[in-house]
Amino acid sequence: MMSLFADELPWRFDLVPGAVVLHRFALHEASGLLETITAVASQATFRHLVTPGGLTMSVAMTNCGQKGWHSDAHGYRYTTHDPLSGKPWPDMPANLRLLAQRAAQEAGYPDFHPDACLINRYVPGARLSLHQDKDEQDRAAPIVSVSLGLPAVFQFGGATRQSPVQRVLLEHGDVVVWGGPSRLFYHGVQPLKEGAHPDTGAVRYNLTFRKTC
Ligand code: MD3
Ligand code: FE
Repeated sequence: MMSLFADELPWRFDLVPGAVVLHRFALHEASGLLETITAVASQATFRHLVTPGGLTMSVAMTNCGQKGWHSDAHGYRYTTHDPLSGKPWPDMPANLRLLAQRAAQEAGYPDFHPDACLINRYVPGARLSLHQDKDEQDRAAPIVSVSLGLPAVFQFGGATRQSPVQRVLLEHGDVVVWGGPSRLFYHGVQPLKEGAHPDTGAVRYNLTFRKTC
């Protein structure tokens, strides 16, 4: 017997103009997404990239799609091939692409065609300091983000590093669509707290779908 009360209803919320939280939008397909992440990572392993400044990131990353994000001493950029293996990045699986397109449509972007999906993996203590995503040429396209596993406190500011910062908890199955005025806003993720999620253990994943060119 299905309970009427076991699960929250999905709800949506505009964080700032252009940024739409679709709470639990991906919840019912989360296990399939996690299997897909495992399959992608078997072809392009998670790695800790080094920033141009020489710091090793605490978040581990991989990619799928025609392009993948990479960072090393030479800078940040999108590549067609995984610099670690020399092979093209794994194809973006249909379940990932379709989820990103449905979420973008829901937020008012009916023609979202991402060519890159960056997959971030956090363990307790891992964080992403305040930054802008500006390595993509197409600034009219939104970025769609999907959170899985342990919850994280997401920080978002404004157009400058000095803008006041707000915080929101991103939980398993939450999707956020960042477009319009919010597309270039500063944002980051606070250090992941210890915990155990039934589906991922002590891990948080975040998928970000991007149109890079
Ligand atoms: C706001 N990832 O990979 S997703 C990133 O949870 C990144 O792993 C975070 O920031 C994470 O670059 C946050 C939410 C997000 C993604 C892109 C944005 C928020 C954004 C671009 C513009 C403004
Ligand atoms: Fe970002």
